Amino acid sequence: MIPRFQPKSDPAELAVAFARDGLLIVEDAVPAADCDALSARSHALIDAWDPEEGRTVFSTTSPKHAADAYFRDSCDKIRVFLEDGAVDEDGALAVDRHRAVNKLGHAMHDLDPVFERVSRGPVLAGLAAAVGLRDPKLVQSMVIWKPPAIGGAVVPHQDATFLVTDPPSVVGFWLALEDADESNGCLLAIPGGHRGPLRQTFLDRNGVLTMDTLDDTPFNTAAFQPLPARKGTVVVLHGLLPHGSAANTSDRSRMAYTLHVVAGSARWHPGNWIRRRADDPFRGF
Ligand SMILES: O=C(O)CCC(=O)C(=O)O
Repeated sequence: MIPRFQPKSDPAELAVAFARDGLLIVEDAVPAADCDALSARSHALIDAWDPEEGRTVFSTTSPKHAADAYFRDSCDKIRVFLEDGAVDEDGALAVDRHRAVNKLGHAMHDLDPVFERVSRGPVLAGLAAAVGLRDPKLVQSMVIWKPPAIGGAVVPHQDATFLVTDPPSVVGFWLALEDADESNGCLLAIPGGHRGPLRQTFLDRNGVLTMDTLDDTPFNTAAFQPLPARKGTVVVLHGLLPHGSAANTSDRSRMAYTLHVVAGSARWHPGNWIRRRADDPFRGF
């Protein structure tokens, strides 16, 4: 049984559970009103989006997006990525734009005041301290949209694959903006799986973002457990923890906000896909 915590839980207990499980489920971490404000901002960003800017499909099963400048240049912007099933053969939207989105990324935490307020608020900062992040730097944010019926799966992965530091230090903060359960594609993770090796890195090799295998130990697929989460729950994910989510086959959306934070004391790999300008460095909480 995976324990459930509250934001006021004893930080020492949180640290013990995080070291053991590689994850923390913290219920009632963010007020419903803040979740609604983030959802409303997300929909407003979609209303304001001009599809002519770019119609890149984002898929974790077939990562063709990695070759697109629209993706590569999104680390310090707010951009819209679409679901595979949402565009027709000519790249035009086949469904309503609010049901077409795979995700928004990747710098809402720096660029949008509503996202910045929640991202840099005391709850996430306190959880980062409890799990031992030293000199935390906020490097990436996403709204994972999971629209009803076409929201795609997120294949099992370790976040340290995509945000490479030496030593590995990334911690993910996943916030349920809506209730998530097995029917609409809640998170899946292997408790304790963070004690296994880092399997892959996704780094720039001569200008091409490339997945390199470091260790071919497969994830123990039978060990994945669903992590149902009520709106306002934060799931803290160790960077080596295998996790993902199933497709949303329900008629309810499953919107979540994720924020990835690394230790400023660890070396940031220069080949990471995220490259911030020298005059716009990563900032902390
Ligand atoms: O929201 C999801 O379904 C998966 C999110 C995830 O894997 C991540 O943020 O690293």
